[in-house]
Amino acid sequence: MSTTMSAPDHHLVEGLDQPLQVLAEDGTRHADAVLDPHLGDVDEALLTDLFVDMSVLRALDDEAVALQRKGELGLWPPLRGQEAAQIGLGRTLPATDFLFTSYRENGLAWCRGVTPQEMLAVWRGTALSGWDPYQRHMATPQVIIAAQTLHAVGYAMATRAQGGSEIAVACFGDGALSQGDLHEAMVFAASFGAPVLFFCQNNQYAISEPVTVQSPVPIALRPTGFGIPVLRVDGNDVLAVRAASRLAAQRIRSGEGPVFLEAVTYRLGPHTTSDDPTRYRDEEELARWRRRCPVLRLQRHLEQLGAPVDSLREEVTIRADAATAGLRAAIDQLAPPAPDSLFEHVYTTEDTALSRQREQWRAFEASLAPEKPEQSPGSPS
Ligand SMILES: Cc1ncc(C[n+]2csc(CCOP(=O)(O)OP(=O)(O)O)c2C)c(N)n1
Repeated sequence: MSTTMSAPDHHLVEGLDQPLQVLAEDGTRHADAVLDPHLGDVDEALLTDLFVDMSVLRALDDEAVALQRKGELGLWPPLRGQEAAQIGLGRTLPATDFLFTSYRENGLAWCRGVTPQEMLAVWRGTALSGWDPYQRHMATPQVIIAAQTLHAVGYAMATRAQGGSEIAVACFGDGALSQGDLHEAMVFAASFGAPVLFFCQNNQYAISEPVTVQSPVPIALRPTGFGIPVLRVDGNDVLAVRAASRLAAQRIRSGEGPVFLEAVTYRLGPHTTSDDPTRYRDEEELARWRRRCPVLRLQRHLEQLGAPVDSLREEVTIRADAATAGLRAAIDQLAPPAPDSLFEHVYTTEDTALSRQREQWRAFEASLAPEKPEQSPGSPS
């Protein structure tokens, strides 16, 4: 028996051999024919803003880890190392584009103005869902791997049907490439030309499973099987992510269908605060990626431009202190929810079965209340 297998279409991928990059590890800016046309607005003021944003985000993330270690949060998924990917996308797309993310995209939430209380509530266990998605143009975090990619495509198709110009962005990690949901989402998006950006932060691991084991071919080749073009960029280069996000969004908005953007990055910390990454990766690998730190890279670039980096770092300290103080203050304000609030926000209009369950719960709760001692005759009333 002979079998034939068509080769993946390499021509649909930009950056397959080397991720597209404009900022080298030492901070030097170099030319890139694909990305440069989308970086026309980059000046020192913008670079400064991106640096402050990425630095404050790192401080916020570290603070959330510290709060978890103190027992104030049940769990936290750190994003350290992925600041350029998240700020690069979050500060580039208009706030009207709708984001559908997993749990690690707190940097995108920060860009969308999500408050500390809203960001922490789920991780403290005081809410089932942190914020109003329509107010933030961002769905609340999805823990089921890749499920949000279907929501994004559905939203994008509906937006297009209603004549809107917004795009939907599905954010996920490399592990989502191993899930059926993403593949179904890509089939629909490609078949119907849905205005959706598939944004993959390839941080090299799905918990302990390295991406090299997850896929025998580079993951950037897999969307090409659905006919979806791919941009593969250095995810630790905030300018590369910015340019690629713009390029992709422009193409999608003009009606050319979905784009897959792979940001090649690395999770410097554990998968969550419950994970011990020393069990599955070595110091040498970690050291290599530490040298590619996205925040340090932009700082080096600013130094090369002669920007006042010392005063910028002072500004970062002030802004980071205010932001982390905000997280600590938010924790104190997160009161445990009333038990029967479990029944709220399940449906837009509550149905009778749910109302009945709520009444049964209330009756059960009342049955647990301590009985009042009976009064003996003659005792004062
Ligand atoms: C459908 C499903 N299967 C398994 C899990 C357990 N799980 C939680 S996180 C994770 C790894 C996800 O890795 P990746 O998609 O690369 O995202 P990252 O955590 O690296 O950002 C897995 C398998 C899950 N949440 N959902």
